[in-house]
Amino acid sequence: MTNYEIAKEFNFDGDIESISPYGEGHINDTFLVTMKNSSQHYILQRLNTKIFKNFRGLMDNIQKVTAKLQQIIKNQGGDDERECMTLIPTKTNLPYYVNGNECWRAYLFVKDTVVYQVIDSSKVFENTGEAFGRFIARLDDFDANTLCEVIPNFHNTVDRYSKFLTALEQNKSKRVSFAQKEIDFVLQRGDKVGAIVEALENKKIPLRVTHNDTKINNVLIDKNTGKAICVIDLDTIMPGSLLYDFGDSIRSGCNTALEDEKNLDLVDFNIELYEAYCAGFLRGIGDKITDQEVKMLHLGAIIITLECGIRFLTDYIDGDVYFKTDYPDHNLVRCRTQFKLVEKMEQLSQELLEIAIKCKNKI
Ligand code: ADP
Ligand code: GN1
Ligand code: MG
Repeated sequence: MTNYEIAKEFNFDGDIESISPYGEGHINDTFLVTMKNSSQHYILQRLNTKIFKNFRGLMDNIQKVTAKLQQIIKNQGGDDERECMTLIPTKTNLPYYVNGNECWRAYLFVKDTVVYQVIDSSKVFENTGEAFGRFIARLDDFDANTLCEVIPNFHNTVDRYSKFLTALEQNKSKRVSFAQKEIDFVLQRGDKVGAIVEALENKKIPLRVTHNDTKINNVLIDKNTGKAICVIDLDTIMPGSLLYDFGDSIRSGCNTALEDEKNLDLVDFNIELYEAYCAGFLRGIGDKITDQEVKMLHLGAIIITLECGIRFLTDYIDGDVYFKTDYPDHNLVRCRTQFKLVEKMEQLSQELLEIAIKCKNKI
């Protein structure tokens, strides 16, 4: 079926004008669908069913979570179609359309918004923190047992490390010798990957319903006000730790360069942005965060950045089977930026802890 035929399966209002590739995601195929004589556009997505094998469970999670969020937003007098993703059903009233091995879904396109790949304003980043903090707070009483684990062990850094060791051993694409420096960087940190997993296991921090993919281009920013209005990319919502959610925004937003910048001199950690995000996140989450979580926020940032670098490196070694890549060394380039940020954050660790505590005390 063509994309046009797929789009015709959904209950869009009016006649389709155009369908074009959209966005910078690494996982799904996203298209913008514009309509004739209407300013209401739509997002059409082909889910990556190789990665999201249980796409039915995933879509069920999204339906449950968006229904809950829309209710809360309405109760608070907000605009639920702007502040939350709205699924568009098929013409036969199903939440997604299956075509052979493919799963397609559609959302309302949220107008007059932008997403950032690199953050250039602390106010915008503070607003981003507030949106992600509020997102977790709104789902605080959501029963985690009603959600399926979309990708088991998604943010289990210990498991990611062990998969990396297996990839090394197998050396499927004969690339190990080209990445020795990066491999050594990871091996030197083998004893540091477990801090969050252990804290969850020992119940020092709670298991919550979390987003799990809070990079900066997964929130829509109002073009006119700079407010972060809508958290998107809800595929990985499942039980997890908020430390990873906090950390993934820091990983992506405090980087002074792109995730795949080749010139590492341009990659640095912006500590002013860190403080801005902390302030926003802690305001957004309010009293739902525990003292232990506050004390571990900086570890969330360091560990998920290491984890993300490990994932890029593992994918490079395995032959680029997971993330979309544009050229052969793309995943290696990506892992280098992550490791540079890890080094910077390790040096700043004590300051990062103090900033989090200071921001919390101001709330
Ligand atoms: P992926 O899982 O591949 O990252 P996303 O769901 O994040 O896919 O979508 C990719 C991009 O499409 C986003 O970064 C954003 O720019 C844009 N986008 C997604 N959904 C919407 C929406 N409802 N309204 C406006 N833009 C959107
Ligand atoms: C992927 O889907 P996207 O592009 O927002 C990945 C994240 C990584 C990120 C790195 C389901 O995010 O876990 O942190 O790339 N999503 C999935 O940029 O694996
Ligand atoms: Mg995304």
